[in-house]
Amino acid sequence: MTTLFDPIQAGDIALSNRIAMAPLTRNRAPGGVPTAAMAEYYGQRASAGLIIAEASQISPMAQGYLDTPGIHSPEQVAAWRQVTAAVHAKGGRIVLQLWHVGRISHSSLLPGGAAPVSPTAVAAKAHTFTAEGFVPVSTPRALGDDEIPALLEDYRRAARNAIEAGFDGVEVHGANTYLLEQFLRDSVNDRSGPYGGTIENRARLLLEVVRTVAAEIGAGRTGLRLSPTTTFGGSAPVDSQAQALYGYVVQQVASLGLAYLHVIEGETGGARQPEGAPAFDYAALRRAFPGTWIVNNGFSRSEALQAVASGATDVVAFGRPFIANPDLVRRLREDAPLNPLRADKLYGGGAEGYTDYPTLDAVAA
Ligand code: 8OZ
Repeated sequence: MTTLFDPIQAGDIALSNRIAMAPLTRNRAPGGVPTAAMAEYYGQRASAGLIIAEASQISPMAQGYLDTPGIHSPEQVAAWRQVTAAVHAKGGRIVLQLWHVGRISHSSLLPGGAAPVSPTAVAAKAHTFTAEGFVPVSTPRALGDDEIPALLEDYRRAARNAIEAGFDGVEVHGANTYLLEQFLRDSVNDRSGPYGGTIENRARLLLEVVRTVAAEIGAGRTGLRLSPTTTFGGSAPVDSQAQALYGYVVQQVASLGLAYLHVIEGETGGARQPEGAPAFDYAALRRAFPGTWIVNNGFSRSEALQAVASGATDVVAFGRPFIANPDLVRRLREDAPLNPLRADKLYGGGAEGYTDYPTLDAVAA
């Protein structure tokens, strides 16, 4: 029987176990440049079968929060090398999540105080974190169809940069109501033309991004994250035909030979089956995808063991438990107690609540 602790091949990436560290925004990259503390943090967590490093903006216009890292400048590429080296030195595997926030941004974070870009000119009902604290997001402007080639070029260059920075691959962030999901959903995308209207048109940008990245660095080094039913606090209501929309996306990427598909079930960071939310058949998506499947969202140890043993998934991604437990893999294996999360230290700040969570060995010493 397959267990959570067995190795698995995800495309070109060899994982030593089926436990992934989910991408986790920590806002500890001043000016968008990764730091030595980030190398220490990820290095501490290298026993994960796969680390999916935090969402990183593909361009200056792709940023939506203060002090998130980027992967668009030579300085950022050089700084990421210390992170990938720290993980590889301990035998780990690490991919980078490629991020464009779309309308979830604030002009104070963008070049020249520009308006965020999005499929729509309608503002999200959402807040973001800036130098001034939490503020409502800015009203976006709708991207022109003629601006899409430059956007794809930003994704292509970011993917190339990630490989140059030593990452084992990338994960295209198609989830959590950011740019690609803004295009996907009819609750946000109010366009006409080739990128609006039908499911095929709304999925076009995401599929072009995935194909562009896969062509640049290899499909076997390219993963994709989706979140079919998250609304992220109401920032983007669920699509009116969610099952058909995400079914189409999965069907379209099924033949590409991607490293993996990573699906958040339910409300990101919340319930997998929120009360009153429409039912969604995640298993149907999985049946349509022949590659490695990663599931995420609040799995307990026993749920994760069961999900892998039953074949419901190949890999389970853990978020908050990985923040608080650098040696989470060992703790899951030994059924050891977990450190509690210090939730007030999630976003921004220094070593506290970041690199100072103890391992089991440190607790025993
Ligand atoms: C928490 C805070 C800010 C951003 C995501 C990148 O949800 C994020 C994010 C999470 O995908």
